Amino acid sequence: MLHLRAADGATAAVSLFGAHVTSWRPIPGGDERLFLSERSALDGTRPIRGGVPVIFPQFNVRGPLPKHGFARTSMWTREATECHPYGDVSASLLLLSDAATLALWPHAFIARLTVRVGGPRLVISLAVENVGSTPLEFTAALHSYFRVHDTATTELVGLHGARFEESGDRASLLFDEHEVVRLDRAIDRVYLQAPDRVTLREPDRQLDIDGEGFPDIVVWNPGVEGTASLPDMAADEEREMVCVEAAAVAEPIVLNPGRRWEGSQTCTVMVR
Ligand code: TA6
Repeated sequence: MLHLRAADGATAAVSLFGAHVTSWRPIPGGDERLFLSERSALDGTRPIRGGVPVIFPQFNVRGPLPKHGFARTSMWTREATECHPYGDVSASLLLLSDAATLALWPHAFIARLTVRVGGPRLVISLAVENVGSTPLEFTAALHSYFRVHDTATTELVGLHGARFEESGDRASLLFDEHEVVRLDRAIDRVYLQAPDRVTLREPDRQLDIDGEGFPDIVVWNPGVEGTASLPDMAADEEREMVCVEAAAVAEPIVLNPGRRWEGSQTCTVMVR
């Protein structure tokens, strides 16, 4: 685990297993802003349930690889930590293709995850470079699980009029006609070419979520039945979480040899 602490006391924790951000507290002693299931394995035997899983090089089961690819179940290495002007701190982690990844996915790549914390902000960036001699393509996401007080009083704003497909039904293309997305029930949608910013609004606080480089946004809550079917989630935990994911899902990213792609998600707390 890497523990980051900015000059103002904001903290984040990052596991080398999956380059997985498991905790973010922008205010010392204040609210934890990421959800982590009390039943999550944290010993490397299974993906971590909560925090920010790094999904690469395949989103969900949209291809032949294990669900959500192998980045979230790989050990990454620590590359560097840095202190920035005004007190932010960041850490970068690397995943390089090796025999295990090449056996699953025949491409030479370097993936770098950078996490920066400080002030009201958490910035997570994923960069992928094709260091092989043939083009590669992938889908990816920062599958962020945000902690909320209660999904019944939480709304997601900013997707009015956006096109989405239901995750299990790629043939369905719908327009979101609602001013806000309700989160107190099962939802699993891929919003295509989504707006850069959405806002998670609770009665007493809000979180702005900005994506860059990732064209899509996935919104997921397993609902009551879905939660009961997940061995690593406890009953009622679906009320405390919502996934708002910066994603490149509908159109794979194509990288020619020597090319690099980068996408990020920036989360900023606001008091209402
Ligand atoms: O991003 C949403 C999603 O693809 C859902 O369809 C759901 O399966 C979720 O990810 C979690 O997947 P996991 O493999 O972590 O249980």
